[in-house]
Formats: sequence, structure tokens, C-alpha cells
Amino acid sequence: MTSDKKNISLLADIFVKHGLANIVISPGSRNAPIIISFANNPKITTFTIVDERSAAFFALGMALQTRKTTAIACTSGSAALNYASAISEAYYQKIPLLILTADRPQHLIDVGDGQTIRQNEVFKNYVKKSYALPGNIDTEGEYKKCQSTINKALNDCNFPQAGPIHINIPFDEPLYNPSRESINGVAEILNFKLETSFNDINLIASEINRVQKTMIIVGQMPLNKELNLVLNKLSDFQNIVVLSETTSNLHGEKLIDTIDNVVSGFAHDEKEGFKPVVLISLGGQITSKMVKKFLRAFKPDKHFHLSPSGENMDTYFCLTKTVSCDETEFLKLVFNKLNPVSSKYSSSWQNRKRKVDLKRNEYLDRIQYSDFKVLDTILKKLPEQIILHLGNSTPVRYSQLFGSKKGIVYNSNRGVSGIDGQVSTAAGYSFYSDKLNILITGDLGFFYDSNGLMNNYLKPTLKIIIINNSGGGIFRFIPGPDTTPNLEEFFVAKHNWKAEFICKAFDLGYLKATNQNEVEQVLDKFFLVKSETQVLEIFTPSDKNALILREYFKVVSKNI
Ligand SMILES: Cc1ncc(C[n+]2csc(CCOP(=O)(O)OP(=O)(O)O)c2C)c(N)n1
Ligand SMILES: [Mg+2]
Repeated sequence: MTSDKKNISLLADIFVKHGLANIVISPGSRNAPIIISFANNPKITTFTIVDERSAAFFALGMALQTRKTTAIACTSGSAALNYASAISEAYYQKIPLLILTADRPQHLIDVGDGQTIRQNEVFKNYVKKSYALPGNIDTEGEYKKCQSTINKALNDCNFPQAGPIHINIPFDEPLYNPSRESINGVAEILNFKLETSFNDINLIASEINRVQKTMIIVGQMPLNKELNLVLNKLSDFQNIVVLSETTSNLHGEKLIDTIDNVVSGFAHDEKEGFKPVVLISLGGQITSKMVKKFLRAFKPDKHFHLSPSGENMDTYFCLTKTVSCDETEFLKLVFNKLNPVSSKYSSSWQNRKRKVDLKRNEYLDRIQYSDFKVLDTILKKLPEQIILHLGNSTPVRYSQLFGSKKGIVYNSNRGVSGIDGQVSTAAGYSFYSDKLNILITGDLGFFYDSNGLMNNYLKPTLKIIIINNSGGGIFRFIPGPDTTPNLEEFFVAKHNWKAEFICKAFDLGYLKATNQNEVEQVLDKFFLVKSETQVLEIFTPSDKNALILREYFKVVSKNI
């Protein structure tokens, strides 16, 4: 069974022929043809989530985990606008999301009809492309045009690099009529291969061979074992240092994966010595504000950015050239052209890292119960082979101080760093994942997206840890807010909220801890329970956290 609206029936048919299977639909009337065409197609798995903002983040998490385009569909009006924050995250994190918004026919826009806004291209600033389907496809010409628009849109979701695509679809009434005959579309699947330029390979290899100090910095990336291998091999060169973050999903003995620890310890007069001459960057957002500040102040002579889509990401305001390439293939070919260069550059970074990481451990052994101590305890007790979702604000930033652990896949909405979709994203990611999925979120991030629990798809392998420090603790730490009279009320948004009854409302397991002993006791139990989705709320002393973290950065930079 499908809808009698041929445009959407054709889309559902071609969606399947592109090898796609998942769609998250929010209830409504104008999108009834989408519900009928997708929910009754045995080859499509259709999820229903009421809150469109949460539905879009759920789909984003699912697309991230399946590495396949996931669709979302909603009715007309403000429903569509609720997709915006997840769409912007998908855009900057390069995640394939197909956005289907049902709309009124053009003649019903701005004439006082209910639930009607100007939806065409409504997301144009943060989608790769916006399309609109014709309302009717009765002629051969209209049919062909609709089919080619659908194929273009589905291919655009992944080539040359993944991202969100919007299709706005007008439906006239009646909306609920089924049709027994399905439309048989033709899928045109692009077979896209990124060309690697040998000139660029030679250029970059000769630059590296020419200088004593090359830095490779890796932003957010999905797990990629081949990339991890070639970067580890590159980190063996004396003149190359490889900087990564937990969200880079890389692991290796010589990778500098605690960037903030190392850079925060640089005395002003030694920064010139640690700066690179040649900088190569790849991947998405860099979380460390410190390294951005360092490289913007101590600019390399040359900066090359590797990007499949050829985007000009001039993060350090000294970009020399963007190289369109598959980063892994490209670095492998560069590696084959490198000569050993005698240099102290890599060892100077390695030595510094060893020293500051030691200081970190000494400091952690003697501090009192606090966010920092709790994160240390959680990270030490994490089971192996898990998916770790890191909330924005302090959870993802604390993780950078500890470095990456082998066997853990790290996710975080670092595309635009919003705190508005963390629970929904983890829920969507964990749906098809066969691993334990653990989300570490701040309290405001949890309460903001507690609607992420408002669906019937929560897996028992999803565990949520809330670090409840009674507000936006980050604002007590960063310079600025505490110089104003508005810190606690308008920056931290101080509160006394607790998650217990939200968990009861959604029938989830709930545990809490209020001191170090309780945290240590409850964690082992928490990670072992596989029978239900659980929330562990850890209450920390809001007045101590910032002092302890500020003191930490003083300690790691003293007498180093
Ligand atoms: C959607 C959205 N609104 C506002 C912000 C600004 N912001 C950044 S961090 C933060 C506080 C987050 O508090 P919490 O989740 O408790 O984490 P904590 O700072 O305590 O670690 C806010 C409001 C944001 N990043 N995203
Ligand atoms: Mg907080």
C-alpha cells in the first residue's frame, strides 16, 4: 500500500532502491501521504517521534551510526522549523540527513491558512541543497523531472561529502487516500571517486621533507582504522607531530591527544619553538580553544587543509591551500614519498606531554570531590569496546584532558556545539548499535533534551550519566562571566532540579550519587545492568568545580 500522491510514492520507491531504509516521522496531517507511503513499505523501517527537534537529532545519531542517509519527515508550519538545530549539526559534522517537509500548495501560503509558513529553502543556510517536488506528476515530463530531482537529492546527501539535503513537498487535499498500485522509479546512484592530484602529493611531501617542524592536526572524525594506521606511522618521523582529540577517534602511543594539557603549559617564550613551520589539518571541528589561540598567534609558514569536499576551512587564518582528496588515501601516498629528517620537534612535544600528563595524575590523586574527580573516576571505570557520547560544555572538554582510550568510539555534537540534542542523538545512535552506549551529559544539557527520552526506541544498552553541578558550570570557569553581577542567574542559570521524576515519567531506571564513595560503588553496578535504559545522576559541589579546574591549569604549567 502507498499514498495516491505519486510524488511521494515515487520518492519512497527510489529511497529503497538507493539502499536506504530508515525514516523518523513526526505525526501530523499534511504529511499523511509520507506516513502512508513509508510506514506501509515493508522495506522501510519507520520510527515515530513527536518532538521534531528530538526526532531530527535521533535521526542524526542513527545516520552517524549506520553511516547511511537517514530521513526525517514532518508536517507543515513550525514543525519544520524545529528541525533546524539538528540540521545545522548535520551540516557542520557532515552527516547524511534527508529532510522531507510536507507543505501546502503554493496558492495556500500567506493567505491565512493555518500551520502554513514559507517553507521552500527554509534551511538554505545550513543544508547542502534545497529541492522542491512538483505537486502533481501526471505527465511524462513531470514524472521524469520529479524522478531526477529525487535522484539528485539522494546522491547529494553523500557526494562529494555527506550532509543534509532538504526536499519540500506540497500536498493538496485529500491527504489520506491510499493507492494499491506502487510507482516503479529508476534509481540513478552516482559512483563517485575522489581524484587524488599527484601534484598535491608531491607538493606536500616536499614541504614536509624540507622542514624540521610539521604538525598534523586532526579534528572530529568517525572511526577510521586505516587513517589511524597511517597517522601513527607519520608520528614516528622526528620532524612530524600529530595532534588529535578524543573526537578524532584516533589512538596511538605518539599521538598528542591531550592538547589542552600540553599547550596550556607553554611559557610565552617557548611558544615560538613549539609552533610548526608546516601545518596540515583534516577532519571537522577542533574542540580545543587553546590550540586555536596558539596557532592563530604563532602561525605556521604554510597551512594545507585536506578535505573531500574541498571546503576552505581557514581555522588559523593562514590557509595556503585546500587539497580535495580522500584524506587517508592522500596521506598514504604522501607517506611513501617522505625521507627521514633529523629533528627534535616530535620529541619536544612527546616529552612535554609525558611531563604534564604525570602532573595531571598527581593533581587528580589529591583533589577533592568535584566534576574533574568524577570524570576521572568514570573514565577509569568505563568498560572496553563502548560508544561514548560526550555532552557539550564541560564533559567533552574534560575528556580532552585525559586523552583517548583504545576500543572507545567517541561522539559529540561538535558541529555547532549545541546542548539541545545530546540525549536524542545518543538514543538514535544506540538504536542499531550492538555496543554499550554511554552518554556523559551536563545537567542543563540533559534537562534541555529530556524530550530525547520521549520515544519508544530507547535501548537497554543506552546509559546516561548526568553530571549535575546545578547549572552551566562552564560559565563559572571561563574568563568573563564572573566579572559581571549576572554570573549565577544569567550565565550559570543556577537551579535545584533533579532528574528522578523525569526518569519515572519515561519508566527508566534511576540511580544517584552525591559523593566519591557513592560514585565508585554505583558505577560498576550501573555499567553491568543490561536489562533497562538507565540514568545515573551524579551531584557535584557547584562552588568548588571551577576553582579546582583553574588551579589545575596553574599546576600543569608550573616548573614544567
Ligand atoms: C542550544 C544551546 N543553547 C545555549 C548554549 C550555550 N551554552 C554552552 S555551555 C552551556 C551550559 C551547559 O550546562 P551543562 O549542560 O550543565 O554543562 P556544564 O557547563 O555544567 O558542564 C550553555 C547554556 C549552547 N551551547 N547550545
Ligand atoms: Mg551543569
